[in-house]
Amino acid sequence: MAYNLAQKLIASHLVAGKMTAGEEIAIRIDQTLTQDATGTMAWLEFEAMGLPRVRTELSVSYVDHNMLQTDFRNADDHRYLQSAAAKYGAYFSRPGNGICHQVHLERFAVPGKTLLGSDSHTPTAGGLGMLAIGAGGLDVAVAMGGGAFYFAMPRIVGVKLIGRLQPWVSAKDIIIELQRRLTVKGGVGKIIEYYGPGVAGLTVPQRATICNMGAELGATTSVFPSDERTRAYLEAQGRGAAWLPLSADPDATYDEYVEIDLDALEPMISLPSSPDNAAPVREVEGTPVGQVCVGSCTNSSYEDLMTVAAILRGRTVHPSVSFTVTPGSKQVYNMIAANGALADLIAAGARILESACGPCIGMGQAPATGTASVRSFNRNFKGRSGTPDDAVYLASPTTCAATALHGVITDPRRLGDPIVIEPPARYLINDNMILPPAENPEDVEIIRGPYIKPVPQARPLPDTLHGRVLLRVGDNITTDHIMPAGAQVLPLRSDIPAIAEYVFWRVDPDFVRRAKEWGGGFVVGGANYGQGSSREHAALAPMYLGLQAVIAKSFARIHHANLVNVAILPLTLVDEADYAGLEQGDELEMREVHAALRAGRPITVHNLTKGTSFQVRYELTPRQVEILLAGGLLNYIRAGGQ
Ligand code: MIC
Ligand code: SF4
Repeated sequence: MAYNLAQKLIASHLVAGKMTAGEEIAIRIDQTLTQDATGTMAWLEFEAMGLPRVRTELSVSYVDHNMLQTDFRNADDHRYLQSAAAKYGAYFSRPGNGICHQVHLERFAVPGKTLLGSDSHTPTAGGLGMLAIGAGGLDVAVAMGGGAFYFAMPRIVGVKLIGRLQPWVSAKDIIIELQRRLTVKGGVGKIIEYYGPGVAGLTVPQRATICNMGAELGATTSVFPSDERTRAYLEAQGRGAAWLPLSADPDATYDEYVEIDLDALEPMISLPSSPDNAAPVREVEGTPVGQVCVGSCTNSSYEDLMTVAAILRGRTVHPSVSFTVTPGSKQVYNMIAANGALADLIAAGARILESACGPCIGMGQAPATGTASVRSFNRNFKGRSGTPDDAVYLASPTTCAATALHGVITDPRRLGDPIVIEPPARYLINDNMILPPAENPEDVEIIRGPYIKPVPQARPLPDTLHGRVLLRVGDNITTDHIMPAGAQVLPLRSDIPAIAEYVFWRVDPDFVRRAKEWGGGFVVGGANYGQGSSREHAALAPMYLGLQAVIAKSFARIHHANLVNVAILPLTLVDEADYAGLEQGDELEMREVHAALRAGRPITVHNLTKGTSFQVRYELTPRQVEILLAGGLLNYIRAGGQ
């Protein structure tokens, strides 16, 4: 049978299930990555499983999110993670070494292998022909312990690229165009696979940009073939031996087809405040801008920064613009420092930030009131920048550079002769900021700061759920809405009682008080509830506040799994019209839930306030039902579940 590439990657790692779209499958995980904002919890969960060492081929623990160190908590997390990596057998990428996805692509990603990461942009490594999936920390902890990763077999979307990118048009424009066509929920339950004659024209960092932002389609992952470009990249990284050719069989088919003609593509931009609110740059040209930021795991490669430096060389950033540049990794930083491009950026007035997530996750650089910010990042959800009423646009590094020079949104095609940056024949290789695991793990002591607490325990799902609707929200609610990040909240990631005070903070500052007063209850959501980040804190903290179930029109994949993992029941409305009849404060009851779940029957919800009732269903595999009944994944594993 002819396989496409995604099917080949899954088939070669399949340990349970059949590759029929929608059916539960399990795959073996070769590599894992964790970062500090989700990693402390993931490593605490790994510890709670009681294993002496990780059982993967490779696990890497990165520090890149919590870098402000506004108090001791961030620094405590870093030390805990460093000691845990040494003891339990993971590599540790020290703070300063770069953003996890950029560093993983450069130094660790291997075509044909699987990677599970506790960060939603883990699919970046798909640019190298890897099956790289983002998941909640607990799923990653299980994989670190050698457990398989369970998920629904996705539908495979074949995106055929034809033609060549025209001058000043970038990889970012391809993925923003796809946002425009498919929307932020268009990729849910799907893998996006790129093929066709246009693929060969794209470098690995360009492919990585595209796979990275596939997360904003809600896709399970995205993947490119491994070809001569891949070989050249790996050789330039001194890792030529890791290369192997990979592509779809010639007569392979896809569940869905999309075609993008690169010849016809023009510079694109996502308008506030959703990545799929996309348009050609020319349509919003002239919009005044107060801030421009180049960086993030989407667009901070050597090639990206060299392009920006070449545009800015000998010029000055517009007086109305605060312009930040973040090199994605120490490798990138070192290389632009050594060849003078960094000096060009500094001379032009760029504010150089350390290699980390920084402004992308609201860790500094909140834009001024009433000003537009144009960023080479992947998410522009309202408030994520740290300014509640922000207006964040997403665009390519070239559009960012053109905009920084002119102070208004500018189509980069106005910049004149195109700049072509050739991929280097050899990247600067110096892994001195990556620490290997300890040789004598028994001698390593785990260092825990005062706020690094054991993982909170989930309770088994009760047979009768009874409580009030704490909040009703609309479509596309992100995990940034549910559990915000940013400089004030991110430092609390190891302390669930403390971070729980911020649940739905920007949506309804009264939510937490109500949840406490009403003793927990339910949340009602629209379509694509929980899109965005993989942060399991968006499930753990509501669980801590007593949330029993979320009733929504549909869910994003990772958040759905995270809810199950902490024994919160994710339910969907059988008839979406019932959404309108649900209001904050309504008292709801569901009876004999266990029997219904075991039989796969819809559950009846009685609205005691309104005297009505309606039906809800769920997309839960038999294994997930057992996880819910056991009181979450950790309890399920401890009780011997697989
Ligand atoms: C993000 O981009 O939202 C994050 C911060 O990288 C998250 C992870 C987290 O919340 O720690 C993600 O994308 O998964
Ligand atoms: Fe970091 Fe932003 Fe990438 Fe998330 S999206 S990993 S916060 S750079």
